Amino acid sequence: MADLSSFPITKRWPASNPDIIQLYSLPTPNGVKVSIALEELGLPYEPHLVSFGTNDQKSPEFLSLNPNGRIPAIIDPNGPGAKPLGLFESGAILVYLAEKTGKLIPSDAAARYETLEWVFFQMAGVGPMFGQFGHFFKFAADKVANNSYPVERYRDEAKRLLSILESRLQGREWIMGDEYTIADITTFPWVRGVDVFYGGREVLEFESFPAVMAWLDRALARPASQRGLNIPKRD
Ligand SMILES: N[C@@H](CCC(=O)N[C@@H](CS)C(=O)NCC(=O)O)C(=O)O
Repeated sequence: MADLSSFPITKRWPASNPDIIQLYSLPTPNGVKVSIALEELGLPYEPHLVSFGTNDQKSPEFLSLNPNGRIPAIIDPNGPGAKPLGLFESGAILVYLAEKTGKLIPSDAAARYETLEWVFFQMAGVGPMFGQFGHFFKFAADKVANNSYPVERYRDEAKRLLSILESRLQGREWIMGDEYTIADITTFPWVRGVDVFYGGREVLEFESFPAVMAWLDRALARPASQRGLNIPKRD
């Protein structure tokens, strides 16, 4: 049986089965990327709920695994060299899982780099910009009631990013064409989330991005997506 006692996070969230991947998360746009990938890959894992209501993500135990205090994070007891590996940042986790299994990423080297390009496009663009849009449009709407600039800035940037995706998805089923990859898994939860969590569908004019909407429907229809979107279960 794997010994995870050197990871302080396991004191607060004990592993029932330390031989399988431990996931510390919440079903948010960044969190579900990892549960969806794990479901797609069929890897055994144990989900642990990190509750924002009690600021679990800023607890010393959580910070010991991710000093950035944000979900998701994992421990793989069977990491490189058969040693346990702790990881944070959803993009790094997705690349790790894809490389560990040889799935959800093309084997051809050039196509692999192209996939990473779109993963980074999401990590550096879509996630942060959609997140800022949601912050000003929904959560801090009262603070910017007399200043339309923050919402306009991030609304326009979010729409610009959606238009890039719209072009990319012309004539393609998935971001990488026929192959469903971590580029899709990192991106579609944010396109869904900007509507589900922030109510942004109308102001971002979703209907003017038909290829993105059709791709989102295809991604959401996958059984692994349906399961992963609700893991870990909220209290
Ligand atoms: N770049 C990070 C972002 C992670 C992130 O922002 N997670 C959010 C939830 S979607 C979070 O944990 N927020 C809690 C907080 O900021 O205290 C990743 O992709 O893993």
